This record gives sequence, C-alpha cells and structure tokens, in this order.
Amino acid sequence: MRERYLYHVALLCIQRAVPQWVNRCMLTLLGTLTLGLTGCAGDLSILDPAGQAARDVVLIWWIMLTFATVVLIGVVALWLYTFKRKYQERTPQEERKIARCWIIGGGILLPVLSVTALLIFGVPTGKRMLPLPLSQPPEVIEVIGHQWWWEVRYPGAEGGEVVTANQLIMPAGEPVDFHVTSADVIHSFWIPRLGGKIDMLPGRTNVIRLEADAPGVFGGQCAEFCGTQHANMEFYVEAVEREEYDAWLAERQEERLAERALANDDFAQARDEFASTCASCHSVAGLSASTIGPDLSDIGARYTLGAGTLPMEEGAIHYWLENHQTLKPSNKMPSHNYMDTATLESLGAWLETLTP
Ligand code: HEC
Ligand SMILES: [Cu+2]
Repeated sequence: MRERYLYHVALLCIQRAVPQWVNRCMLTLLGTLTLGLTGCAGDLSILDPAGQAARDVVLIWWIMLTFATVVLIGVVALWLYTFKRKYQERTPQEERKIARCWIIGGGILLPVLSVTALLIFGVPTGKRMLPLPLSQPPEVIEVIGHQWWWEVRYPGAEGGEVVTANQLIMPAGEPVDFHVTSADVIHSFWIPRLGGKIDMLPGRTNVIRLEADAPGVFGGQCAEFCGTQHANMEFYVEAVEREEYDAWLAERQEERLAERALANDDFAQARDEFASTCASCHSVAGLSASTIGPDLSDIGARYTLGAGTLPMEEGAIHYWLENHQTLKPSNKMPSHNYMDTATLESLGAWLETLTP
C-alpha cells in the first residue's frame, strides 16, 4: 500500500518536473522498445532462427532494417538541413537541374538498386524453401488448415498413415516437405523459427521445405487472417531425432490407438455418448472417422487444447467441453452445455486416457 502511494507521488513529481512532450516521447520510446524487444525471443521469434531457411530470412531482415535506418537518417538529415540552409537565389534552369537530379537519383536509381539488391539476396533464400528434387526424397508431412485448427497427416509412416491435430512432430537435421492446403478459407502455415510462411489455399496444395538444425520445440501460428478466431490458431512443433520420430509414428498406428480407446470398461458409457454425440465430427481410432473436427485419437498426449487456447492438464478436456464457446468464442464446435456435468466430466476423463 505504502509503496504504491510513494510510487504515485514519484510519478506525479516526474510529470510536474518534466515538460509534457518529453514525457510523452519517453513513454512512446519505452513502449516501442519494450514491444520490440519482446519480439526478440520466444518460440515464435524470427530473430532466433533454428534452421538454415530461417537464418537466410533473418539475414535479409537485418539488411533491410539497416538499409531502411540509413535511408531514414538520410531523409531526416536532409529535412533538418532545409531549416538551416541559407536562402540562395537560383535561376529556373538551375532549379530544374537540381529537381531532375533528385528525381533520377532518389526516384529511379535508389529504388532500382534497392530492389535489385533485395532480389539478389531474396531469390536464393526462396529457392532453399522450394521442393526441388533431392537425391533422397524428403519426409512429407501434410497440414490442412481448418477454421481454427490444424489437421496433420503423416502419409509416409511405416505401417500406414498417421493423423493428428494441432501438433506437429518432425525429424531434426533433415529436410521436411510440408504439403499444405485448406479445408475452408485461406490460412497460412508459419513456423517463424524454421522459415518463411506459405499460404494454405482451398483446392490447391502448396509445398514448403523446412529443416530444423537440431531437436527443439517451436511455435507455429496461422499467418493469414481467417476469421474471428485466427489469433487462436496456433500449433506446436517438436523436432526430434529420426529414431524418436519413427517411434512416435509407430506408437500412433491405428490398431494400437484403437485398442487403447476401447480397452477401459469403466468408460463404456462415455464411449457410447461419444459415438452418439461427437463422432459425427471427431475421429477416434476404432470408433469413428470424421475430419470436421480435430482427430482425438491421441488427445491425451497433446500439449494444448483448441489450437493453443488452453494448456492440456488434468481436467482440461472437461473444462474445454463446458467452456469452449467462452474460451474460443464462435469456434466451430457447437456448445454441449445441454448435457449434464457428470456426462461431460466422464467424456473428458475418458478422452484424457487416449494417449499412445
Ligand atoms: C459439429 C462438429 C462437432 C461436434 C458435434 C463436436 N465437436 Fe469437438 N470440435 C469441433 C471442432 C471444429 C473443434 C476445433 C475447435 C477449434 O479449436 O477451433 C473441436 C474441438 C474439440 C476438442 C479440442 C481438440 C484439440 O485438438 O484441441 C475436443 C477435446 C473436442 N472437440 C471434444 C468433443 C466432444 C467430447 C464432443 C461431443 C460431446 C464434441 N467435441 C463434439 C467440432 C465438433
Ligand atoms: Cu488464420
């Protein structure tokens, strides 16, 4: 309490002592700096690359930032100079000559040179992310954007395709081709620490090649406004060693997951409830097949619910079932609040057991 009081007095003193415009400038500067610095770290930071494609992108970013800063300083210096400059008498011809210099230099030469330089850096960077032929075909992972979640398919898994949602496991230290498309509107697939983004267009498959240097955990985010819950359309990326990747896929073979889903007799009623109420939209291996909503066959092993809306922990699924329209308003799962708490609780408890 007292600290707060002192803090306010101190703030008032500063406000009185310093002219208001200085105060405003300082606050703006501080605010911008803080905002800017928060972008430098974290699992979504392009400034902290974890793969060659992302390193190329960030190099261009630094070059552009430096160049833009130089241009800004130049323009401001010229602008200040116009205040200082003494008035000079000039003939109209001289005036025209100076104007022409500026138009040709600043209006034609500078942009042409800048764009050429950008192309020289940009083309090889873009090329790295193209799916050009390799001596050994790379791993393929399919990602399908939905409002507002991610369907992830591993067509190359030994023993049959593996399907999950909102999380992506990839082998580290080798190129991976992401084949992306959309089930509804345009989304954009982006793992900032691994490289550039790519649009997910309905009816078309785009491919982007990314590689993680080493095992690690990265964030992914939809990068194209796709409706009200666009911001809550995140995914979680984990790069692991090849053997771990293969083991992860093997664990998710359909028969294995189905066995797990049907095993526990305590949840027979929850399973029936699921079959009649949820199966029209959700797949659970051995029970149902639908891609209207995320595949729930390994939901117990996810890190988040609702594409990053809620951290996964004990009781989280039940919490989601009761509150998802408040947590992620107007998401495409209808409210099931007409069902009684006990039923939703047992559905949540059963889904939590669905781990490989
Ligand atoms: C009309 C289709 C539909 C029905 C019916 C439906 N859901 Fe969903 N469900 C969805 C969609 C779409 C999402 C994705 C929402 C989002 O994140 O934007 C979702 C998300 C979920 C999630 C979070 C999944 C994840 O990966 O984060 C769970 C858990 C879930 N639903 C369980 C259920 C249960 C249990 C039922 C039955 C009581 C049910 N759903 C009924 C469409 C449906
Ligand atoms: Cu989006």
